[in-house]
Order: sequence, then structure tokens, then C-alpha cells
Amino acid sequence: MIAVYPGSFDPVTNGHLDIIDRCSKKFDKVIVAVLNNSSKNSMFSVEERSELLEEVLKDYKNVEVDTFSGLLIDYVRENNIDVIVRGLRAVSDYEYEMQMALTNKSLYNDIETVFLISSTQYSFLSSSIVKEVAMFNGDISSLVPKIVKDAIKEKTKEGQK
Ligand code: COD
Repeated sequence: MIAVYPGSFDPVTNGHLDIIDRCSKKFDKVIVAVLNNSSKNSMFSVEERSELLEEVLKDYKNVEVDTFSGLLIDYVRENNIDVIVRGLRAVSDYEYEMQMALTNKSLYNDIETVFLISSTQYSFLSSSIVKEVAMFNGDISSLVPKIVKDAIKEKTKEGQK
């Protein structure tokens, strides 16, 4: 069975990695699909986000990184994907996730969305929180892999120039 784990991943955090690790044990193949949006609010370009993901996921044989534009459901159809995987941290995630899952199902009835509940130690963690802590020079070592921490450090330095 092929699963897609779609997201912004701006940047990838240990919370995302926990979901990917757990998915890789349940599905034959997992595609981590980065939304190719040109939002000015992103810290990293889609290429940078994909490169960071590729580096931290290089040891997984059944996980690949890709990008997509437009509707997720079109990407799902084109790549014969069986399941969309999403992570749920708190009740606050539920409303948006439910809306997204139902929208995708209304567009393509064959697709199922599977939700993995966040591991307790990551239930507060998001890319936005990581960026905010880093912006004020807080320690993000336990929140993201080292390579991501270094990349954020470079970006915040650039921003201060
Ligand atoms: N623990 C567990 N799960 C987590 C954690 C954590 N600490 N942090 C994040 N997650 C989960 C999120 O809940 C989410 O499921 C996933 O990881 C990715 O998170 P993000 O924040 O990187 O990505 P999102 O939520 O911004 O991604 C949204 C999409 C890009 C998937 C969505 O906007 C989309 O599909 N856009 C394409 C247009 C489309 O098809 N729209 C119609 C559908 S509504």
C-alpha cells in the first residue's frame, strides 16, 4: 500500500519525523510530499525544504520525498496513492483536518485519510513554534534534527543582516 504524507514542512521537525518513522513501518511505500507554494511567509524555499527532508530521511528505504502543486487529490490520483496520512496533535487540529479529509473524499471517493496521533513528547511541536523559538535565540536542539537547526540558524542570521 502506498501512503502520502503531505505538508508544508517549513521546516521538518521531530514531530513530522516521528509520524514518518511510524508510517514507514505500516506502509510499503511512503511519499513525503512538500506543497510547492510560493508563499512569502515561508522561511525555506520548496527546494530547501525538500533537501532537508531528503537528508534526514536518507536511511529509509521505503520513504521518498517529492513536491506537488495544485490539489493534493490530483497528485494522489496521478501517483496511484492509496492513503493520505496526517498527524493529529490536539483537538485544535481536528476541525481543519476533518474538513480537509472530507473535501478530499468528496473529490475522490476512493481515497482514505488515516490519522496518526502525535507522540506525547511532540504534541506541542510545530514548524511555527520552532521558528519562533529560534528567532529569539532559544534552544531548538530537541525539536529538530541538527542539520535543520543549522539551516534555521543560517536563515535567522541572514534576516538580521
Ligand atoms: N506531531 C504529529 N503530527 C504533526 C506534528 C507533530 N508534532 N507537527 C505537524 N504534524 C502534522 C500536521 O498535523 C499535518 O498532518 C502534517 O504533520 C504536516 O504538517 P505541516 O504543518 O507541515 O503541513 P500543512 O498542514 O500546512 O499541510 C497542508 C497541505 C499542504 C497538505 C494542504 O494545504 C494541501 O493539501 N494543499 C494543497 C491544496 C489542496 O489540495 N487543497 C484541498 C484540500 S483542503
